[in-house]
Amino acid sequence: MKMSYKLVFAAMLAAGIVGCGKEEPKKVEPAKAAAPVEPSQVVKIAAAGPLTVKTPHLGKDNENGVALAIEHANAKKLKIGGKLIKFEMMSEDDQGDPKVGTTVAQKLIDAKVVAVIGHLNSGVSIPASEAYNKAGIPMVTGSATNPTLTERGLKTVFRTVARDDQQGPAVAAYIAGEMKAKKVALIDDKTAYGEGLANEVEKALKAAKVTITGRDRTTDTETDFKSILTKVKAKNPDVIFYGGMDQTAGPMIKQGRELGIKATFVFGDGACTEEMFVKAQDAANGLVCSQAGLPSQASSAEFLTAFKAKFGDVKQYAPTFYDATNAVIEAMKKADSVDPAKFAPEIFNVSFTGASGKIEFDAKGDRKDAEVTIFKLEGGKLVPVSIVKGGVATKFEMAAAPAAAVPAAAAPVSAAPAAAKPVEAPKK
Ligand code: ABU
Repeated sequence: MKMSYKLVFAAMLAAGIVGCGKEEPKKVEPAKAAAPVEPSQVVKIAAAGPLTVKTPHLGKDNENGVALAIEHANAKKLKIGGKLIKFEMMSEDDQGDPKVGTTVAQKLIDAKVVAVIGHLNSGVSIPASEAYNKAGIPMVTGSATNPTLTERGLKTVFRTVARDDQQGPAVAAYIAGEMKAKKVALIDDKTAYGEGLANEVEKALKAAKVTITGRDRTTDTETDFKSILTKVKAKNPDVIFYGGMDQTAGPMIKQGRELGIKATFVFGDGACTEEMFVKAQDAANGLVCSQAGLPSQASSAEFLTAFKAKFGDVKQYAPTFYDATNAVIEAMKKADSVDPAKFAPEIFNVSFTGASGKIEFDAKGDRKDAEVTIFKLEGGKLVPVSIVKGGVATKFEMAAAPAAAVPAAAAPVSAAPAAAKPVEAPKK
């Protein structure tokens, strides 16, 4: 096919092969300066607790508290030791089992986590913390309450909840003083927590001249409590105190009511959850229980809003796990280092207002000025009735909670400590 000269020229013009008129000088873009690369570092913080068996609802709640604290810290783009720090959570399932817990501890040590937030159970936390301490890694739990945890002189072990030698006397004072019980039956689940708390309650009740009708033992995996409860019923106690977690306390109270037991059931923090209504339905109404801190509804409004938006309702320990994570991050900021050898000693010096109130530790690693809250389960809800601090009981008044304050380590989270109105302290 033949093309005319004019057509060929028009095609070349359209393709830009030939220009028209004067050639334009080519613009030379100035070379863009490369943005300086900011030195950065990934820092692994572990969460550890039961995620599949026993109390996975609580293990997940704890893990969620850690995850939220890490998300908030990352949003702040913290620089520590001259580097931009990106925190990552490594979460492990200890199955609420001391043996699995020590295996998990070694896995976390090998993975070079710089701190462990956990474990949930005292019976797991105590042996696992020996391994972390040998490795120089700090462990901060937001739920393990057995006193032994911080009584071994280990300088890397901390907790953001009250101890059972605070919780036990507070519960016993409520049983003897407010409930005016004369006869109490005790049961425990043979774990470090359940047995230890029942021991503390027994000691304080005996000191208050309350009659102990008997002490029975079960386990943290038992499902049938009818033979123990039949024996207990024969002694006709006013109160049955059980040291154990909600996965066993739920069936226990349900079976107790089926057997016609009229006594009030009283539990410690491990069974002071709304999960009791899942496990025992209406039989849970009327029980009395304690938590080793302020009620979750008294946590900072910002924490509760952020947590609910991401994970739903708090089960129990998420605020104290959130604060435990921030205690570690705050210590890193103080030390200007993510090296556990450098920042672990600084955990003793942190002081900030967290989701669950003021976070400071004493020389043993226990939370200073820890509160214990007494609840009743009524109408399908956990209702806080009394706060015990330093052995003094005050009536819980949510409506009078003072304004929130911004915590040091957390993102936009503040604490609204529960207001408490003094009432007559239970007699010891
Ligand atoms: N504090 C009750 C649950 C955890 C524990 O201490 O075993």
